Amino acid sequence: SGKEKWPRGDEKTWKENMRALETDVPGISRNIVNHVQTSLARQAYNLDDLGAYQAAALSVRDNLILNWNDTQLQYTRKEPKRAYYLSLEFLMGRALDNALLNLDLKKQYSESTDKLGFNMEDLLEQERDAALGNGGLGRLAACYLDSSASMELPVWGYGLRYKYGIFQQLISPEGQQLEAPDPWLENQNPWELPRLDVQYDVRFYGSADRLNDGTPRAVWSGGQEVVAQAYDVMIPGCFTKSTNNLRLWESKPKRGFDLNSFNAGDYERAVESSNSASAITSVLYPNDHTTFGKELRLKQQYFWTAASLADMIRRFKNIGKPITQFPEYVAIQLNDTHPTMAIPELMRILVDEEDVPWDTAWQITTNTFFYTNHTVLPEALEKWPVPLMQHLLPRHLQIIYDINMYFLQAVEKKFPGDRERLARMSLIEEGFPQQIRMAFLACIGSRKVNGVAELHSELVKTTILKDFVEFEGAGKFSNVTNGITPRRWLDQCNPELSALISKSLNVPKQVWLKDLFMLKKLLPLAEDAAFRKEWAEIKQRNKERLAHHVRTTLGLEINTNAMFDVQIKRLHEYKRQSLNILGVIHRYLTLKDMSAEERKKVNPRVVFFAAKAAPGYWIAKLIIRLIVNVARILNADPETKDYLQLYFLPDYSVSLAEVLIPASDISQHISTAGTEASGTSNMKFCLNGGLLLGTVDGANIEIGEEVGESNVFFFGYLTPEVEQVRYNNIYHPRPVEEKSPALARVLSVVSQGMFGDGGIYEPFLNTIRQGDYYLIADDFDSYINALKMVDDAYLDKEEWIKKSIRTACTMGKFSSDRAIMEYAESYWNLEPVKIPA
Ligand code: T68
Repeated sequence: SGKEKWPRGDEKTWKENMRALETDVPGISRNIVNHVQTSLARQAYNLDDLGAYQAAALSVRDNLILNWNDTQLQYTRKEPKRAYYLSLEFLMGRALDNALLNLDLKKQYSESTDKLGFNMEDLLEQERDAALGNGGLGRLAACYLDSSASMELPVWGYGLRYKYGIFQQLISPEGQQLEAPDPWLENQNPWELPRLDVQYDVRFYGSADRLNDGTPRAVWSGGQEVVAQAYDVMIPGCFTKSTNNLRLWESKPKRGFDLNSFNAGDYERAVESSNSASAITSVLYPNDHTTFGKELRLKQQYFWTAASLADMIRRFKNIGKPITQFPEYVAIQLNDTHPTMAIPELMRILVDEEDVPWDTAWQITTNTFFYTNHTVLPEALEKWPVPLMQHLLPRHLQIIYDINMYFLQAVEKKFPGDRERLARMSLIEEGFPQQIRMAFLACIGSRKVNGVAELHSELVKTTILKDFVEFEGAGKFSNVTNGITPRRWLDQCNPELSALISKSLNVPKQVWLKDLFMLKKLLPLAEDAAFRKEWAEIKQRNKERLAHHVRTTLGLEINTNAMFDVQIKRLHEYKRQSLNILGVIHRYLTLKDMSAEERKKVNPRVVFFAAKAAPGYWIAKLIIRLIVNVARILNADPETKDYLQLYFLPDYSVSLAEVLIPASDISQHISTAGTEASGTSNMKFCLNGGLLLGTVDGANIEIGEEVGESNVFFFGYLTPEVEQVRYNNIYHPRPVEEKSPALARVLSVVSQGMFGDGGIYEPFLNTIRQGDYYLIADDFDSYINALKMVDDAYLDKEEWIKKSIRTACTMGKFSSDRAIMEYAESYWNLEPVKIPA
């Protein structure tokens, strides 16, 4: 009959006692109080905000688990093709508000906590960010999980459960960045479920012996074994039962300590070995865009890919299909090259453990993986020293050599005698030591390769992977422009704007939040004065909310009548916070030159920065120091402080972004053309009605196409020109005085000590005076001119609001729902799975 037999016990007893979702206020209150009493072992009279938050979170988690169970059961029954998003970073931020909004239970929970004597907004503030990522790459992974669940796609994320996320940033009185650990798990994490039954052993070191029995097989033995233990984080879809999984691995020593050392009587070594096992998932590496070749980092990468693949293969084997059908049931997206070791690892499993012939194994592998590239900056391309790989993963090195040998044979066949091409394309870069080029391995091991915005995908094809396009054909290379989830980046961070949109569209948010192109229907309202008034009032209240946040956290008073100008992102020379701060100084000097009367005509501006620098990136830290010290002078200058204020907000995070983004009038995305692969905060600002000031780079270009050139402010050299300018800066250098007298003046006041000891900034100033790799001097005048256009545009308030409305309402393309559907349809061949009620 197709009806499944009840597995054990009395079906009626089971069914009568199975819990349903708690969705009404009494049920929610019952569940919260139950968690206070039992899970927390506390009571009404000793409950603080933190406890109340935890109880509320646990009760929400109960609902998520029930949906999760139904979702996973349906996946098991339907056996759909699944996709796995492998990312070393998931920058999730806070979970409670997001879960309440996606479950559509926010109102009920607020009412319930009210009755229990707690304010929901205060409880939300108790949660620590889950900050398991550096920046854009990690946040993109989080947005994609939200969209996968919301689009009802069977997608799981796999990552690492770092004990310490991205460091907490402190700023010393001198303006120096200091790093403190981020012990985010200290107060227990109500959002994760330890899966003690899901564990895998992962081997390191040891030796690899080829069998030489006519097969390509080898035996890898000895070395160190570490246990990977699963923790599951539920990912709720928006207004759907679909609840996906983010599985994070924690490393643990096997059997608590190394038994071999223990037996040998070396107790200290045994303890040391167990230390080193748990060190693997201890901390997130805080470097974006540089590689260090650290053994522990490679250990993290292999540990995570090996555990994840073992888990996927176990799940695949449960459906009882031959291994050759693996790619029909599994697609794996590699988020940058960090998970590239999954390619030789899958080969090892297929060849050594499953006894699959090499060619078949390679076919399975190259039909399973998909690779996303996030940068073309040479210093960010991962390479691993051959001796390190030999030591840590000897069998994988053999496999990489074999892959390389067959690959180069094929290249030689297509381009006979082209030795230079072979050297360029080899997976092994010659040198001392030799290094493995991970981007090349990811490319040849994948079915498709994509960049993250149109321009970037073109650059991938014409620069770092040019030879591979010539060899494999352009069909393998394409583009998926990044997206952002409108749930967190509009509905959650800007509830008033979300409500205005629902009201004006006359549709519930349930509908338009999942079909963001609907915002276009609001375009005519840009001409409606009443609508513009509401729109502007919301922006103003968001500015006041930010000012309130800064007052309560930093004790600073912000002029909310000024234009809010925001640049928030990792601190990097290519992102050119330097251009911004030098522009601020230029503005300050200009104000100082003016008479008091003239100043009164100036459009007041508040400039915000927030940015973490990699701990070892000292030029970046110097730029932070300059910003902080310029802020100190500007904000204390009675002549100018009404017209120009500057703030560096420490410890940038997802939660801080949620307050900053809705408050911005203009935001800056001013990377040297051709360096920012996409950018995603540009999309977030625009979706919240902030205008964009930027270079013709990354996704700025596509944003410009959507909103129309009259609604954005572009400046600077274009990508095709940059190479020539750089060449000239080296071989035909011109002094800054000649390129931009305005900038020369700025550099000289810095150097002369207007912002404290000028000498300390010399190394930074010299990067501009000599070489100027990022074209600061070349773009400066064009930048100042763009800032002036922004000022002029802002003077016409009504026109500015129109631009703001037009900007937000043309952001449909940048929903991560669109992006994830492109991956599902054009890459993974995945279908949505409906979860029955
Ligand atoms: C960013 N990359 C891109 N990398 O810079 C940005 N790197 O343009 C793009 O929008 C975003 O990815 C999403 O595609 C990163 O954020 C890293 O964080 C990183 C971390 C470790 C190693 C290398």
